[in-house]
Amino acid sequence: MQFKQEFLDKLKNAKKLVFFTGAGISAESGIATFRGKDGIWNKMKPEELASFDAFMKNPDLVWQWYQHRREIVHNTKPNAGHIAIAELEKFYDVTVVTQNIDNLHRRAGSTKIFELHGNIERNFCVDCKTFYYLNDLENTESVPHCKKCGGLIRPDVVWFGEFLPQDQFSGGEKAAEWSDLCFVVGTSAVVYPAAYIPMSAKRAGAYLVEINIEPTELSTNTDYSVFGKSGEILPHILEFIKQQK
Ligand code: BV8
Ligand code: ZN
Repeated sequence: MQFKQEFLDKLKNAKKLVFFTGAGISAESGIATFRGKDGIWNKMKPEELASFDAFMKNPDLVWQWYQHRREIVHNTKPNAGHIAIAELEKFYDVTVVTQNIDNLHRRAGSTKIFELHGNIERNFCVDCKTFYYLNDLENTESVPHCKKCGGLIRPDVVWFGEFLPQDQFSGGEKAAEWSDLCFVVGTSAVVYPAAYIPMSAKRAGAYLVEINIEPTELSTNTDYSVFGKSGEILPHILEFIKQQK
């Protein structure tokens, strides 16, 4: 795989890399994206399931949808793209800023991760905010209730209309602004405020590299767009670095 010389030179002299990732990086692990041709939002509108109102209107339906997605996540594993990002930590200061809730970056071995939209493995009580992991809960067929106060337990993910966790957003934004190269991998860059982050990285002087199978809203603003599957491109970038070091 050939890369632009300007990009390779930047990579050779860089110290800090940020990987801003979306559902596309997990596609090769078998997890459906949101807006692609087989995207999950094609079957139903996000507001119908990924919102607090939807949950309060029909907690069992929303809980079971997340249980179904957890099932999928538990039966997949990180792919070569996730693993290459984790391995690059041997050569650079690497930060992952992900919109994904699938926990695959952590399972691949990445150690510095900002989760902008939460994590499907964590849950909390809507009333007293107590956290629960799945194995803390019995019978999770229907929506579980808090052991402390009886409140409804929900997935710890950011729904539409909800604020992102401030520490994750500002931590991820700062890392991107301080990066030498900010990679934008597998995202349609249409969900805000997360999608502001790559542009603030570019404004702060980062070299903005997009990796996607097709052009996106961001493509006209990047310094370099590499079209192809992230699970193939990222290992090639790792290979190049291994030969340099
Ligand atoms: C909020 C968790 C403040 C749940 C998700 C401006 C400012 C602020 C808000 C807004 C704004 N404009 C609009 C809004 C509202 C809204 C929004 O952005 N709507 C969009 C749809 C227009 N934002 C919000 O509501 C946010 N909250 O703003 O709070 C506030 C509060 C009150 C009132 C007002 C404002 C919360 C947004 C978070 C929602 N939660 N997920 C769950 O997952 O169930 S969003 C969901 O979209 C996922 O997190 C996902 O990560 C994210 C982005 O999608 P992508 O990851 O990009 O996935 P997608 O399928 O779109 O694209 C995949 C890409 O991969 C494609 O480009 C494809 O080509 C590529 N690809 C595929 N295969 C591969 C590949 N690339 C490489 N290799 C491959 N093999
Ligand atoms: Zn409670």
